[in-house]
Amino acid sequence: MLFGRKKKNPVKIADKKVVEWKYTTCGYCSTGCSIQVGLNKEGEAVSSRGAAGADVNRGKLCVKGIFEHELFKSSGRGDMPLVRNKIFEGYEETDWDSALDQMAFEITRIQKTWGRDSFAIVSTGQLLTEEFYTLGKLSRAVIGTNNYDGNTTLCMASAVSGYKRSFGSDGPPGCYDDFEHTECLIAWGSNLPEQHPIIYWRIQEAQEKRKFPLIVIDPRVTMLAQKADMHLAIKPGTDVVLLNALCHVILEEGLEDRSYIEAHTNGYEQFEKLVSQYDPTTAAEITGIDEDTIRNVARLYAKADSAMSIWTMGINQSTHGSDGVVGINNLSLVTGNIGKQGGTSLSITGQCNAMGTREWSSCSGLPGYRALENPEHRQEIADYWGIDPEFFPKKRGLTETDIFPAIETGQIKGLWLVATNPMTSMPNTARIRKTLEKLDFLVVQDSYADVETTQYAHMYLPAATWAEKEGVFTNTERRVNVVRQVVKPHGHSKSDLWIFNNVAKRFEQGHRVKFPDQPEQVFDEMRHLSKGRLVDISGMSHDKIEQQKGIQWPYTEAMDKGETDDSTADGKGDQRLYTDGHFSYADGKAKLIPLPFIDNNEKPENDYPFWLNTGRVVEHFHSRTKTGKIGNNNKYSPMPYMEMNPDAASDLGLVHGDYVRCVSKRGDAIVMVQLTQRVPHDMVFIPFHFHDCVNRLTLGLLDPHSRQPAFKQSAVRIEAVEDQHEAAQLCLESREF
Ligand SMILES: Nc1nc2c(c(=O)[nH]1)N[C@H]1C(S)=C(S)[C@@H](COP(=O)(O)OP(=O)(O)OC[C@H]3O[C@@H](n4cnc5c(=O)[nH]c(N)nc54)[C@H](O)[C@@H]3O)O[C@H]1N2
Ligand SMILES: Nc1nc2c(c(=O)[nH]1)N[C@H]1C(S)=C(S)[C@@H](COP(=O)(O)OP(=O)(O)OC[C@H]3O[C@@H](n4cnc5c(=O)[nH]c(N)nc54)[C@H](O)[C@@H]3O)O[C@H]1N2
Ligand code: SF4
Ligand SMILES: [Mo]
Repeated sequence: MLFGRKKKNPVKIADKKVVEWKYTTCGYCSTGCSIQVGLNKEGEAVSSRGAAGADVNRGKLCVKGIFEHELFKSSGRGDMPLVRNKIFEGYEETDWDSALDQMAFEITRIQKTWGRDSFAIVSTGQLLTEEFYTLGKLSRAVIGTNNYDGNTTLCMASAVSGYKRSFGSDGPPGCYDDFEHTECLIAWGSNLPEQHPIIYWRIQEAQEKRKFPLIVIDPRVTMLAQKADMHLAIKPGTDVVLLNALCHVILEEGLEDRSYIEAHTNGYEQFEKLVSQYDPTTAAEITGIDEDTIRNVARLYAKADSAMSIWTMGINQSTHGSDGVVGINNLSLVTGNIGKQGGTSLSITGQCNAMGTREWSSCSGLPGYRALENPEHRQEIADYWGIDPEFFPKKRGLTETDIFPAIETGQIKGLWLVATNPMTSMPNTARIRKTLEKLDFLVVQDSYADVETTQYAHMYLPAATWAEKEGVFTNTERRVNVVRQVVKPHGHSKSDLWIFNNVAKRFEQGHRVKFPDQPEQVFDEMRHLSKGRLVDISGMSHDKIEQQKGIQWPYTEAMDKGETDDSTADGKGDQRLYTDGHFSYADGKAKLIPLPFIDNNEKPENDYPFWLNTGRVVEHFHSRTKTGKIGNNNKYSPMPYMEMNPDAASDLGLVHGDYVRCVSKRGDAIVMVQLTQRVPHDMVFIPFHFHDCVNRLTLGLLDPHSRQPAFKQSAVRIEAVEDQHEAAQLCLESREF
């Protein structure tokens, strides 16, 4: 006989009448989950589920992935190209040929009048790698502008710069399997349960099998901090000081790995001299972490047989972002924790294809981690594309964060935005608005027509999105996974690849360079150019990737043929980089780099007594163009809110649910107060998902190496609002698109 639930209403899962499941890869975060999308007999996408047997997610998905099929038909999608009508100021539909003719005409006009670099291109971390590679070819070899960058400057630039400074090349050296082996894990400014839920699930699973200490460094009591053995609530922007102090204790107590340092690093003397100044007593005053805790963490990390650090935006988005990354690498190097099982320095990346753009987009150089500054690299790529290497600039041009000021000063006159929404995501949006209004010609290429940035465009191009197209993404652990086309592009929208190819045809040089139509043909070009490089993918193909549900690079032809004798015989690629302690610098050694701390953040003071911290929540993705339209995501946080400490609120006479005005030196925003002990007394936290909201307030001082903005360190005051009804209306407007 059955007991218990028999008489209760059983949970019923609606039968979606799926007749076929198609393999693809999630298009939200960089975890890289393999998804199957279910189609009904009309061919409509009606369901999503995690692909069983995939190394990354083993059948699981988070709240975004599980509803991802709903975005194909969500509201606001772009159907036809639009052009602004100069006479009646509105937009009118046009056909693709007329739009692209006009676009090519405007680009040529601007470049002829003000020079090649006066037309800028800013892309994203959300296209397919084949599209990144093609846009890179178009920008570098055909249009020929050096002011070409991606939104990765808002996101991964500090990690890229830090890896290059420490190891001589970009490329995260670790993998998720390291959680299974590590004996100590520090997470710096990373809130995995909300931002990378399936990576967090991998950690949890590893901890269930084998307990190891988890230490979280974050000014907020995040969900990850709640699960940690130790939570170090650091004062914003001071991680470099803590990192120096940890190394200070390790060297003082002789806990370093001497033989590793001697065999595999340069720069020890200078480094030791600098960290000797950061004793735990001094560091405690700056970071707000007491000296005993600093000593304990240093001992725990250095004495563990293997220890690893992971980090995300709490480190990268800072005026010391690149130094923070180098500091983490220093800590890993002095303890001999690189390239070994459970011992690594792993940047958790952000967007689904943040890695693909780093590897292949040519934004910061040339494809396959090649540099514009290197004559051999220029020659190799120029020969392959069939152009004169002198056409390439000799060094990298402006980053996204320098492109906008260059529009202000009139140096840049035209801009093409591809899959990025700066009116929501850049700091100090009032300034961005003025900048966009100044442009002679702005093209916005986005899957949604209703994004705020489109309002400033002279032309809008509707792009297909995610699994309306085919190509690959690379995830945090260098795993290349394939996005298969599941449904046709919405309306008359076209894949970004199609758009780039058809722009190329309209330029003279575009006929000299090959622009293949099919994603797999583009992938073949990348495979060829990857041979012998760190990012070698020559043994992969779309079909092989699907069979394996993702393959990590490097994966060479020899590995594919089983001609190597190492751990790669499983056909899934190398799990770790630098396992032999040989780094990408010419002498094969990594660098220990001294990191003096410069205290330059905007900090709370009399008129602006609160730190403004910003970030994300699990149910939303970025500027909500996708998740804001999906009921099962949007319902959890449909409007802008602010986390505030209950004691701080009561000092100001505020209660839970009040609408308040948050004011910085740049502007103001109306948000709803949510009381929580997650934030300290002198800090508020606002997710950046809502338009016309938190980035009206942020300052975004730039890191000198990476040019990434400090999105998480600004100062604000909170003002009560008398007319709650009017405030509610204003707040509601920020949830529109
Ligand atoms: N649900 C969801 N998931 C996402 C995204 C999304 O929009 N929604 N976006 C993806 C992208 S592009 C990215 S880049 C990642 C971002 O992933 P995360 O970096 O994990 O997310 P954030 O919330 O931006 O910031 C993480 C933490 O940094 C902390 N922090 C602030 N200042 C400091 C500091 O000075 N030091 C330290 N140590 N910590 C600090 C904040 O308190 C916050 O808890 O998420 C990816 N995943
Ligand atoms: N205050 C604050 N600001 C931040 C951050 C923060 O933590 N705090 N984080 C920063 C970070 S880490 C990031 S990554 C940025 C993200 O900033 P954005 O790049 O501006 O964010 P998204 O909303 O993802 O913009 C992507 C756009 O591409 C469109 N799109 C999606 N798929 C496709 C496609 O296949 N083709 C085309 N053509 N378009 C497509 C979407 O509709 C969307 O409009 O925000 C940054 N801004
Ligand atoms: S964890 Fe990231 S990749 Fe996985 S389903 Fe969620 S959003 Fe997609
Ligand atoms: Mo990001």
